[in-house]
Amino acid sequence: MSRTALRICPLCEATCGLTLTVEGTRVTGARGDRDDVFSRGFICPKGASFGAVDGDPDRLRAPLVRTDGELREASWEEAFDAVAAGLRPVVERYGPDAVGVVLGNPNVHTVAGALYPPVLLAALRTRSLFTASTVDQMPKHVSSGLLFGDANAIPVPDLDHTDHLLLIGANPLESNGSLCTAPDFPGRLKALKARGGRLTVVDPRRTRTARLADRHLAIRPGTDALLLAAMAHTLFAEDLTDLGDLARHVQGLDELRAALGDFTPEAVAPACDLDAGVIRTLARDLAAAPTAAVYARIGSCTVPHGTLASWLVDVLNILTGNLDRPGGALFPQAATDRTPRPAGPGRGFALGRWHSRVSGHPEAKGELPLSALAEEIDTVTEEGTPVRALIAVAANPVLSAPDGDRLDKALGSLDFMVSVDPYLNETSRHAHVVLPPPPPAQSPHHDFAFNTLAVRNQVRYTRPAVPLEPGRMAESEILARLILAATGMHGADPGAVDTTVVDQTLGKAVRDEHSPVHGRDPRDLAARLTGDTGPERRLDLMLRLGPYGDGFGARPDGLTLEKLLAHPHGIDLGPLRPRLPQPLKTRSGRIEMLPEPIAGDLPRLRAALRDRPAGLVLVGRRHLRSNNSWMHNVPALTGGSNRCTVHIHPEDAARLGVRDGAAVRVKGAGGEVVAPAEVTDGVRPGVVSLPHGWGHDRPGTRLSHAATDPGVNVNQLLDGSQLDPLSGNAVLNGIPVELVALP
Ligand SMILES: Nc1nc2c(c(=O)[nH]1)N[C@H]1C(S)=C(S)[C@@H](COP(=O)(O)OP(=O)(O)OC[C@H]3O[C@@H](n4cnc5c(=O)[nH]c(N)nc54)[C@H](O)[C@@H]3O)O[C@H]1N2
Ligand SMILES: Nc1nc2c(c(=O)[nH]1)N[C@H]1C(S)=C(S)[C@@H](COP(=O)(O)OP(=O)(O)OC[C@H]3O[C@@H](n4cnc5c(=O)[nH]c(N)nc54)[C@H](O)[C@@H]3O)O[C@H]1N2
Ligand code: SF4
Ligand SMILES: [Mo]
Repeated sequence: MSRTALRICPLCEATCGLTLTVEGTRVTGARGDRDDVFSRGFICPKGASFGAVDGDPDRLRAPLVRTDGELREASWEEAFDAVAAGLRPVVERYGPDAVGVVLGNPNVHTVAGALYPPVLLAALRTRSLFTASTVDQMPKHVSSGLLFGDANAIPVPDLDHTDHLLLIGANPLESNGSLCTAPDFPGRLKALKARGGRLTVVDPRRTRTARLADRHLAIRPGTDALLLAAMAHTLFAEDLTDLGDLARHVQGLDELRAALGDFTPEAVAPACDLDAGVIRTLARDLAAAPTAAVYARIGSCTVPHGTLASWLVDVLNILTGNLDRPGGALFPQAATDRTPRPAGPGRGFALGRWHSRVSGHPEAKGELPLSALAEEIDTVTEEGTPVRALIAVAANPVLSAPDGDRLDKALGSLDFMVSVDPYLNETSRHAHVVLPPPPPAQSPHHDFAFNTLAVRNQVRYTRPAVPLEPGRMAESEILARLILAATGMHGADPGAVDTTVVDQTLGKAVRDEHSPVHGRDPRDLAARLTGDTGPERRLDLMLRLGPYGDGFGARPDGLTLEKLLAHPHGIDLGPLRPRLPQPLKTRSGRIEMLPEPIAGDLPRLRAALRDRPAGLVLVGRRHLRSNNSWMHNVPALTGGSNRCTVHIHPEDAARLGVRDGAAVRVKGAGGEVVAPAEVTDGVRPGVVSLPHGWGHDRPGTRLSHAATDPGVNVNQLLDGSQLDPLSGNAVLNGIPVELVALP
């Protein structure tokens, strides 16, 4: 007997609603949920393989504990005993900074990953925090922090209404979008064109997205900040700036104009390998469009000037009056955001409140660069202690961060490591304890992170599609118990973690004059929360205190968990709307156009006008049926075009004697790899491309399918020293490499 169940897809940022077919406890099919208020039936090949991802026989079913050097299955009790016994002595002897925390990408795709890591960090008080953000979007957080005073205030292009989209270093036809949650991104781009809109793509590769565009500019990698600076320069020089209503929220415009004085189209053209006239046209078109949005992603962030490029994206949106207006780029308002407080000066955004021990990298958003994790473990300094124990949650930095071989060794030297991960893989194989979360069908879902980045305000929640199998533990309970074990409360009731958060949140809310529950009795409010589990009660709390919430009766029509559960396909909360000045939290209460750290970094960009390295540079690429490092174990998602090959342009191939399909050796600062070449004019001359997340050939893992076609780890070409200095983000694109054809 089969039945169907709804489940929001956690496999990328598009958050599509799926209708799963379930037989017994197995998911045997997945299709798009046509009634989903946001995704309206869209599904991609990854979502369609939900059952295969969920049912992968290599997923761990029970915790693993290392005894006599070997990882063996153990009970949950033994596993948490081992965690407490492993972590506490390190904290007590060396202090909390000796415990590193590594949070990987899937945390933004789970309820548990949103709700518990912040509690862990607050309780553990370690400054040794490393996340996937510093191999991804940290530059955007830093630029938002500096411009708007809030690192999480990220404007999102109004895809469904814009007349003109300038899309930079993103390939949503394969990635399905990032920092712009939009189920059916491809369809939305086609709709943009169908309504007469214009799409320009800037990418060194002629991607599927580029092929859909009206205009494709194959820029030289790493130079987008120069291109954007020249566009801003052109807007000033040709008097094309038109801030409209934004003008009253902005400060520092004259200083900005002066600071960009050197970046003429002629000056940047040779570095970008673009025509100066084309750059001027881009600026003019942006200014002339009735509405327009500049949107940039991985290719603009994971480069030496990532923060400057991210900043300039918003500068262009502001100078053309497109920030915070329909059809431009707007700030979403998610249902679990805090109730907006009145506009006014805020606390601002600080960078570098502390520094990493070995290289002195400044923290950004409370994080140290993931690139520095290996040295923080393996390097002794006069002051401070190395990281001796590690808590890794949903993270595989051995493949996703620079210089995996060094990190691999460093992890092997730790006193203790615990991984919360469904797989025994390149990273978790070093753990002393592996705590496996249940597969996604057995977990609830709500997109805490991606709803704050969605092109339409909406809210959806799906309960587990399948009950927890015997012997499984919900990821929320795993993380709650991990928090207790790490903070000296091993054995306490894990429900106490949620109760404490609820009590603290309500305690603050009733004292806050802007809260809908100001002055009420927190115990009474807590008693009114509904939900079957701790995470559900916390979701209810956030919804009710949020911008659309019922305020515990203050707004009777408002959102509650009960109301959301009564709408299994979600609740639409309307298109993105202008919100300024409310989101601004800068000290001035305005948008600070030329923040001091940005001004301080401009000389480095000016220097980049002159350095034009000879030789090949390498960029990454994503394949539709992939997801970073952990989906190569699903047969349905491998093979075909999803292969770890080196894309090389025919001209470069001819010059270097590279034949299609033959092996080439690629050498970078951190090491070398050998992979088959794929000769294609889909990549521009001078640029080669390798995807990331491969290299599944290390011993001691349990990835039986991935091991049959392991691929190579592109990040071994990096030595971890190349960072965007303001954000600590790794440079993963535009890295110099040498390439040799093998006989
Ligand atoms: N060269 C290069 N390197 C890159 C990139 C690039 O473009 N080029 N991209 C970077 C980017 S954008 C990112 S986000 C990072 C990603 O790098 P990571 O953060 O390491 O993320 P993933 O490889 O997606 O998965 C990490 C781990 O999560 C586990 N996992 C899967 N589902 C769950 C779950 O439900 N719960 C738990 N607890 N664990 C789960 C997987 O088994 C895997 O071990 O890689 C970065 N690395
Ligand atoms: N199928 C699939 N989907 C995914 C993922 C996946 O691994 N597979 N990963 C998810 C994650 S974690 C993220 S963060 C998102 C990322 O989402 P996107 O940012 O859309 O990711 P990519 O497909 O890597 O696109 C980046 C593009 O930048 C180009 N590029 C490289 N260097 C430069 C440069 O210097 N300048 C310019 N202008 N372009 C450059 C590359 O050629 C590439 O086409 O995707 C998510 N979705
Ligand atoms: S686009 Fe993303 S969220 Fe939608 S079905 Fe595919 S993987 Fe899942
Ligand atoms: Mo990412």
